[in-house]
Amino acid sequence: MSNTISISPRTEANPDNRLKPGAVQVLGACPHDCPDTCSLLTTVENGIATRVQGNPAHPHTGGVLCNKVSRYTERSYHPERLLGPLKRSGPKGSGQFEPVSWEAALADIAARLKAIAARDPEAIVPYSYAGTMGQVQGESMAGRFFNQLGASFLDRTICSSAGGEALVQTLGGKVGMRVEFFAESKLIIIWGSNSIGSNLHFWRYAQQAKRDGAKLVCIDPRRSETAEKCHEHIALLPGTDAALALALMHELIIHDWLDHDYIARHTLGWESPQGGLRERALQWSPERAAAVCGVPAEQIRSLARDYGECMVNRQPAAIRLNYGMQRVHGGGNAARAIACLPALTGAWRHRAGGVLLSSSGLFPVDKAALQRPELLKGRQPRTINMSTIGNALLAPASPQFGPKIEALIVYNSNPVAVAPESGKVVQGFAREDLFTVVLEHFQTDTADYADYILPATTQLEHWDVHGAYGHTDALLNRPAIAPLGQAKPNTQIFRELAAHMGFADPCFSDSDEQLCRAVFGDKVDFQQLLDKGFATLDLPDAPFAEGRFPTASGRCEFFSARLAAEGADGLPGHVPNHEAAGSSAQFPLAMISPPARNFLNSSFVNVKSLRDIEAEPVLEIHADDAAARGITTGAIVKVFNQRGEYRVKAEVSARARPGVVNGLGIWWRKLGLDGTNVNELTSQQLTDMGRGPVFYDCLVQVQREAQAA
Ligand SMILES: Nc1nc2c(c(=O)[nH]1)N[C@H]1C(S)=C(S)[C@@H](COP(=O)(O)OP(=O)(O)OC[C@H]3O[C@@H](n4cnc5c(=O)[nH]c(N)nc54)[C@H](O)[C@@H]3O)O[C@H]1N2
Ligand SMILES: Nc1nc2c(c(=O)[nH]1)N[C@H]1C(S)=C(S)[C@@H](COP(=O)(O)OP(=O)(O)OC[C@H]3O[C@@H](n4cnc5c(=O)[nH]c(N)nc54)[C@H](O)[C@@H]3O)O[C@H]1N2
Ligand code: SF4
Ligand SMILES: [Mo]
Repeated sequence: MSNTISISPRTEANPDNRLKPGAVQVLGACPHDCPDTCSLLTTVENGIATRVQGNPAHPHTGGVLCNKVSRYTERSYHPERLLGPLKRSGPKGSGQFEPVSWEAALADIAARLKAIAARDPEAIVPYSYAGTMGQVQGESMAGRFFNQLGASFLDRTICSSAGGEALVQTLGGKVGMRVEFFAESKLIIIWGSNSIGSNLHFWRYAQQAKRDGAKLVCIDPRRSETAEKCHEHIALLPGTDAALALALMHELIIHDWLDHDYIARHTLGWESPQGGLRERALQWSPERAAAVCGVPAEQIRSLARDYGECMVNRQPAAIRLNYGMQRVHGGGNAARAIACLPALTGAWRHRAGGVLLSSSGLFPVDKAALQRPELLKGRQPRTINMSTIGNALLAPASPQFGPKIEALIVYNSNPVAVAPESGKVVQGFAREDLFTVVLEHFQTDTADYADYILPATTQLEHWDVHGAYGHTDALLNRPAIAPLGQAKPNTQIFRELAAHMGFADPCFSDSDEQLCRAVFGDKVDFQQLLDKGFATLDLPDAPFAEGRFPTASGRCEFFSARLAAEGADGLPGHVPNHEAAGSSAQFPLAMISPPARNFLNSSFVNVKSLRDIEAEPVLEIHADDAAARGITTGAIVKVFNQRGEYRVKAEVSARARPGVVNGLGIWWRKLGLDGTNVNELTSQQLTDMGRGPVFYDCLVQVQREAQAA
């Protein structure tokens, strides 16, 4: 495969695209954990990437990138890029390392892992998430490596497992509306998402709909950049979305804004002798929900009217649900309740109606071909939940837990910064008897605790194939430049480690090209990926216009027999937060920690031009809560609870509602004000479904410290 394609220096679509003689443009895909999965065009001059732009030929990207990835060359050529393997030379966590050769590093790592595996391979744990969303640099060769080893499985729950499980139980999979048709909707409810910050290319479609007369409503405790640009903003308390959804249903029933035909033919559990969703919803008057959500009942009535009238007038109503609302105890139930709404009004009948949380389940990824589960040879290792890695690292061996964790191999993730209850996470990573290897671009907070840091390539330097979770196009990423320094793709690092372990299966010799082709097999035209950089999945416009949900019953399951069989509530209900607003006198404020716009989780925090925009870690606080504590904008405040504390700059702001503070994330601890970040405060409690983290279910107190200079 040739790495570059030639594009004429000036094209219709992109008249500003003047290339110098000898320059080429290479088609790629944005690797980041973002619903948009943009198609990238990287300009390369004399082997150096000089510019990363959005591909104008890719409709979802539309030639536009976010501010972050527009700086991708700044990130890739960052003076602090890791360019060679490093071995720890100081105490654990000191961040002191010395250079070592690849050969010496891999030989020593293999020897250490072999010794542990000889006792019990489950004492070895992989830790990875979506630093790259690439199927190849994600869990392909790495998956094979850990399967052959018989290492513990990792339950990858840190982001989306509550909402994901909710979709599976309700709609039958991570499926939903096609994002481009939001442009034709007449009512768009943006629920638990700051689209402008985290889903920019969806916002383009929403803007198009707005210009054509659509009403936009945002449901979010924070008055985000998106909320302030919508017609309505419902600033509910964190973790109360299910109550709101049930009250909307109540109003739909009372006013008979229901599509009885759709309900009868394509849903399960509306009415039943034991009580169905109808009866459940009738218990949630707008007044009852208003008291739980902390919003006026009239606001709930008004939203129900908008949603119901769309049905009456046969206009499409669409819900852009996002993961922000499911990082609380009842996140799964809330996502289930919301996912039921379009079936009540038959919104699915229209291609611009329905709900979209994630489209990832539509991609025919051949996981078995990538990860080769047969290498397990019948072994069934235990599973470690990544969201409770703090507790897991501190757990002694026991019959329930299994062996103590002795080795951790981290790639595509920065757990010391992003996992909840950092105090425990740091204590775990600091264990002298833990052997830690980190594959990274930078010396992150996690890399500081490594025994070995191995330099990985960025998206500009390796091959990959991507699905998406916010649209329905598959993408190919070609390397634009040679690996910097001695960096190697994750695949190559695991290949070489496998060789040092003596793993003989021929699958460990597969090339990245073979892995790229294996991702979708013959289900996506690979030649089209090579030629255009993307390929649109062949899907119906309105997936559930005629029902045919991919559930066991083929219906939208208001009632889930599977959940009921597990002893859970078969119907969606309101599950209060573990730490509900107002339930503690000591910690009276609810804290949410949504992403800062110029960072992507903890990625880009070390890119100076982006960090300069964010300036320093900020806590948004409402004027009433600030006044009660003598806090003014610019004051350095201590935010604390029973788990820990951190320092931030206060911003008295209308973005915060009374009773809720917004601690924008996710800073690198060492770049914060006092070597900590917001996850000092978050807990390791889990969601009702999917074993996910509850980052936005967290009570705190805030105290003024000193006035900033
Ligand atoms: N710029 C930027 N983009 C990103 C990311 C990033 O860090 N930065 N992260 C990426 C990742 S990993 C993901 S998973 C995706 C999706 O990520 P999401 O988590 O959906 O990201 P946001 O759009 O910020 O949505 C969070 C929103 O939910 C709100 N929220 C918090 N609690 C509640 C609640 O209980 N109910 C409701 N209704 N809303 C609540 C927050 O105030 C915030 O505005 O975005 C991706 N895109
Ligand atoms: N308080 C709070 N905590 C949160 C959240 C929140 O909203 N609030 N959001 C949560 C969510 S939604 C998520 S998804 C998680 C995200 O957590 P993570 O998945 O850990 O995401 P990042 O912090 O971006 O870290 C990814 C790391 O992978 C590295 N990386 C990127 N590409 C490659 C590669 O090709 N090879 C290797 N070896 N490394 C690579 C990057 O340099 C980066 O350091 O954080 C969660 N934590
Ligand atoms: S982070 Fe998201 S919006 Fe930005 S370039 Fe990547 S896919 Fe596009
Ligand atoms: Mo995420």
